[in-house]
Amino acid sequence: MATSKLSICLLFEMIFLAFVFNLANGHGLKNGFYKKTCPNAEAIVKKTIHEVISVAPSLAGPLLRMHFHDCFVRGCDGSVLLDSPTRQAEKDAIPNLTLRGFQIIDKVKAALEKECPGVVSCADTLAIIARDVTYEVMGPFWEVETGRRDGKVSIANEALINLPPPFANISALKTTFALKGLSVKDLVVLSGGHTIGISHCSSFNTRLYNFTGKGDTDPTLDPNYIKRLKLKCKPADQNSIVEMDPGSFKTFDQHYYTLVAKRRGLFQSDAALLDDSETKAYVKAHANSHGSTFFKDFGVSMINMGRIGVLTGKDGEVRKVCTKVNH
Ligand code: HEM
Ligand SMILES: *[C@@H]1O[C@H](CO)[C@@H](O)[C@H](O)[C@H]1NC(C)=O
Ligand SMILES: *[C@@H]1O[C@H](CO)[C@@H](O)[C@H](O)[C@H]1NC(C)=O
Ligand SMILES: CC(=O)N[C@H]1CO[C@H](CO)[C@@H](O)[C@@H]1O
Repeated sequence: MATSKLSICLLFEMIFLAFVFNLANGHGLKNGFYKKTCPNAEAIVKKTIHEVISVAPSLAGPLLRMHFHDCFVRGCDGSVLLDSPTRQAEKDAIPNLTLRGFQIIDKVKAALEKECPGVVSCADTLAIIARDVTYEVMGPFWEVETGRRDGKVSIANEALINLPPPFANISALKTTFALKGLSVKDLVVLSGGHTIGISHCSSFNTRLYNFTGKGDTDPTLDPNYIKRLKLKCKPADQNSIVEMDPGSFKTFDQHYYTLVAKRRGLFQSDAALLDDSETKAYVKAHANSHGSTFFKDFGVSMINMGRIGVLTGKDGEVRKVCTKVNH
């Protein structure tokens, strides 16, 4: 009783704090921040990303995901990119073991440094890349707000605490997003990012083999789909990968919602979107492509996500190399 009262108090306090932070979220960002200081910045990112994705379309997924991971841990401050000599940075934490594409960020940043040294932050570079990879794989285009500065701190444990795990239920997901100042709509819209990319079997294997520790399967996952997934993922399989939106994993489309509505969302966090009336209504409404507002919504929610806990003005720094703080 006492504990549940305490946790309710804590929840309200967290929501209050999220609200206060939300007022600060995005403060100091604007469209075209580099218009005068580096007019070609966005064109340079676009060109480099076009070259990369036309050769390696499978990098679109990890590069979109990277901005999400950056924003949810210490705000969108590029801290996900920092290396730690002792392997204690965010990128060393378990969820980040599956992040790829760091070398592409370095490539884009090097091109930016060549044109305008020390001007464009790594955090902004990530935000623009996330938009450009989405657009490259037939997704929507949105204006990216810029003016973020880079943080100097990256702590592995913070990634574990702040990133929702694939087994998160709907209340945990809603709380995690609320703590970042994001709405329930942002949650269901941004989850649509799972229309592209791949997952390791380890991220959902318990749903296939040992859901409650009794050798059972997840009853919320389509049994026919379980059969198909088991062909790809053996028990305790750490290395194999599957497409998250089979058949169109290289195309940004609304098909993610078709899958979730058919109980074929890969993670429990995808399936959980059917456990809340608002997220469920969105999934159902977008399960067929007719009159879908998903593309427009995705741009809006990505802008909201890009505002989380940003450093602007004189805070932080503009790193020269994204993996290292300046001296
Ligand atoms: C709602 C909570 C979320 C959870 C629990 C979650 C979890 C995951 C997990 C476990 C993977 C697979 C990692 C692996 O095994 O390789 C993944 C992949 C991915 N996620 Fe999420 N995610 C969430 C939200 C998001 C958001 C907001 C975005 C971006 C808008 C996003 C974009 C992606 C993409 C593009 C991939 C594929 C990465 C690749 O191809 O390597 N996710 N996510
Ligand atoms: C959802 O997950 C949270 C955190 O793991 C847990 O405390 C809570 O009991 C779960 N809620 C439901 C309804 O299962
Ligand atoms: C299933 O989970 C239970 C409880 O965590 C564990 O004791 C058992 O070894 C697991 N079985 C398999 C096949 O992994
Ligand atoms: C600790 C660890 O293995 N970190 C990895 C995180 O992901 C990058 C990119 O794949 C790897 O290079 C790191 O080794």
